Amino acid sequence: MAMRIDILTLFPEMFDPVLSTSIVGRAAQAGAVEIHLTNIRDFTRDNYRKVDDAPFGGGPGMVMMCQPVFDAVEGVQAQAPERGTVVLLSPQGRRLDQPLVEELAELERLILVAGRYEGFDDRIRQSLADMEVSLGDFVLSGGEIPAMAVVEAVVRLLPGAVGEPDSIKEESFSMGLLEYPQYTRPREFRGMEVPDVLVSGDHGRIDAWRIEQAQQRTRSRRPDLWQEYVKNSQSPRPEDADGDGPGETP
Ligand code: 4HQ
Repeated sequence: MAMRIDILTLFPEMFDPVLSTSIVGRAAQAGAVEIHLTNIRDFTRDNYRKVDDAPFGGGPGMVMMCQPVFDAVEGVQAQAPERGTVVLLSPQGRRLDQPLVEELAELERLILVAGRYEGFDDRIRQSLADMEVSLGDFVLSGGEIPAMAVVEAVVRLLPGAVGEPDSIKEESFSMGLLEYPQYTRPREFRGMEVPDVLVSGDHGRIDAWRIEQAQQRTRSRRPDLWQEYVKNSQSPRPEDADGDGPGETP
C-alpha cells in the first residue's frame, strides 16, 4: 500500500515544483506515495478567511488560530480510514535526522502541518500534534520548506521510489559517517587530479581508501557523528591501538 502524506499549509502552490519534480514526482507516478495538499484557509468560517489573531497578553506578531488548524487536520483525518500521525514543523521540535526520517518512512500515513506567522496557538501542539519536527536551529518564515525537506527525505526511502536501492544502503549517513570524496571524468581538471587509487581497478584498495576518507572527514568535521560512530562500532579491531576508534589517526 502506498504511503499517504497530507500537507496542510496556507501556501499549497509552494509545493508544486517539489511534488512534480524528480524522485518525489516519480514515486507518486509509480504509486509509492500519495500526496495531498490542503489549504488551511479553506477551513476558516469567517468572511475574511482569517487564520491568525493577536497573541493574548500582547506582544508583536500574530498567532495561528486553533479553529482552522484543528478543522483542517480533522478534515483530512476523515478522508482516509487509517489515522495519520500529525507532525508540526517547528523550531521547538525534534531535529530532523536520518533515524527520524527512517521512523517516519515506516508510517502508513503522515500529516504535515506547516505554519506561518509567529507560530501556533499552543493548544495545537498540546492536543493536535503527535510530534514536532525542526529542520534546525534557525528561523524561517514558515514551515513549508521544512515540510518539503521531510517529504523529500521520507519519499526516497519508500519501496519503489528510487531506481537503485543500493545507493540508499550505501549512503554514509546511514552508516553514521560523512560521504567519501567522489570524482568523475575527466581525470585531470585545471591541474587537479583524481586520486590514483580510484583508477587502479583494485576494488579492495578502493573500498579501504573510501572508508578511510569517510572516517577522516567525519572525525575532523563532525566530532559529534564521530563519537556516535565510535560508540556503535562495537568490537574495536586490533589496529585500534590508540583507542580512538576505527582506523588510524591521521
Ligand atoms: N519555523 N524547522 C514555523 C521554522 C522551522 C524550523 C518558523 C516554522 C516559523 C511558524 N520549522 N513557524 N527551523 O523556523 O521547522
